[in-house]
Amino acid sequence: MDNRTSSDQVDAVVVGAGFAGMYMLYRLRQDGFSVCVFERGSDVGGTWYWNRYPGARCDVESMEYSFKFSEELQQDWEWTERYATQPEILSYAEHVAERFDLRSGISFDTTVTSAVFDDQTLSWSVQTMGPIGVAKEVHAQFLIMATGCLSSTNEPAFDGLDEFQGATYHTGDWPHDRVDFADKTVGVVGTGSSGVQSIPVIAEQCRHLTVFQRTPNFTIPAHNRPLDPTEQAEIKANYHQLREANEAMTSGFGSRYPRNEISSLSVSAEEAETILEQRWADGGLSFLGAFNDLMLSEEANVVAADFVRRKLRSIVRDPTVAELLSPTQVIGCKRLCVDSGYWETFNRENVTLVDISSEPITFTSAGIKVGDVVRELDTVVFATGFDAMTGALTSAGIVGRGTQPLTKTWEAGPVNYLGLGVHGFPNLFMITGPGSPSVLTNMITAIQQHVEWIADAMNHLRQHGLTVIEPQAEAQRQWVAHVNGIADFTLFPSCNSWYLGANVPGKPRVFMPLPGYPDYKAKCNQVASNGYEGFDLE
Ligand code: N01
Repeated sequence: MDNRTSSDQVDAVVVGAGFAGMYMLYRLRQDGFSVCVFERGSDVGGTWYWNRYPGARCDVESMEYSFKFSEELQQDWEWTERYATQPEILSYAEHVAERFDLRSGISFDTTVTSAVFDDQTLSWSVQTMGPIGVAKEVHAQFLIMATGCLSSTNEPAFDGLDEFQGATYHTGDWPHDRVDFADKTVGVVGTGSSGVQSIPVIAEQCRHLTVFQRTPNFTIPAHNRPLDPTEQAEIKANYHQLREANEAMTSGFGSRYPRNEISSLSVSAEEAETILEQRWADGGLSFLGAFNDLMLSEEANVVAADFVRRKLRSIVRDPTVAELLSPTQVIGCKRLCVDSGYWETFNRENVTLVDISSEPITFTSAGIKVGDVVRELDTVVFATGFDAMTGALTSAGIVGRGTQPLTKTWEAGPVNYLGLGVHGFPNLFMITGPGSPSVLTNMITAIQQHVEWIADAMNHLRQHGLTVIEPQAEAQRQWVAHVNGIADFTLFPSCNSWYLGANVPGKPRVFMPLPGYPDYKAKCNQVASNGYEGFDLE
């Protein structure tokens, strides 16, 4: 509870103390609102608090994956590598909390068990379960969900798992103590970003590693390196330029490698190869900016996809293994991975790749069974991802007007307006919710834009003597159609990705993030300057 608040009635409850919750708390305090933040972890950091698996690091460059709201902060903080490790990003989050006295406003080890809108008092009743099982209720005018897009782990119900005698870990809920893989036979299930980052590190530490792959993924080398202090000083001298460039990016792959505004089909095969070689040498997500139509045309996309498949075949020595690792989907359709020696790992003597695309794995007491073969394992790492974008929202027990649960409103997919609010749920805000660019941008850029928009909206209500803001049904309907229309214009819906909820059995298949951050930001600004059009203000 914010130490400036003496009662259980506050202006705003914020759920989550990752980067979104921390900045929301900072900003609302600046504006004189009373705030209470609840965080289920024991400290700040969100994603970077939970994802402590070996090899975890950010796939956005560290100089860009940081807050811009404080000039002193961005000048003082020194990053050590091009792509920061999880421990370094967590230290940064801890530093921000310390520097701006944020921990005093956060209740840690506290889970929000329900949040119910009261039609009479027009406020939210938020029930929490704190340390040692202490339940508490707080009332708030606003409920702000800063629960993150990739925070609710996907733990498939594998047959026989209860019988397995070995140790199991999920990359998204990794223990704080070091996991010792020495002399162990280890299995990793899942080959998305978490698998691609952890597999090379685990392979170096364990006796034998078996990778269970359902779908091969495209990955681009990170070419990580220490940050040169001169380079860092040059960026800091003009930090605002880098931040402005970030705001203009249509996707999150880094403003230092802008997208080439040409089609891969408009250049000769030799020219395309030269451009792709340069992007491969630059490394990271910016590979997708080699051409401007990679996510719009299959014909254009295959030029880049074939280039990466050739690279794969040149790296992996065993042609059968290379074939199994070779992705067949559109490149970029699933979130592109960024690696440090992923494909090279399959040249190691102690690594085996097992294809599980045609039948699910089952567990025995000794290990994992695929077909008739049981692979004996001491330890299994689940790199099976998240109930992305909606999982943390639908599991928070949110109930809106007329006792309608959010789970019911979202039965067929996460309908919303601007990815910020939901009709029937007054004064509820989501930071980087479905229907906003979120995971298709630099997350910190998207978080800052949402926090500032929400704080401005709350100030607007206060200044005009209003108490309630709620998306109109028609504005919401149009927004959902707009997001679906843009997604259908791209190649994103063409494969099974977590963007579509396809990784979670039974989840409605809806493309959740909105491509195109600058247009989205302009739309949000326009809505605000037109008196919050599309929202009912009471
Ligand atoms: O999760 P994923 P992730 N049986 O969903 C497989 C961000 N992130 O944690 O593709 C067998 O991508 C699943 O197979 P399939 C980043 O945005 C960023 O790796 O569904 N396998 C897939 O291979 C990323 O995209 C960083 O067929 C099963 C894997 O598990 C997002 O988080 C680092 C299965 C899950 O891959 C999620 O990444 C890490 C089953 N029943 C994460 N269910 C950075 O670099 C799932 N799989 C910043």
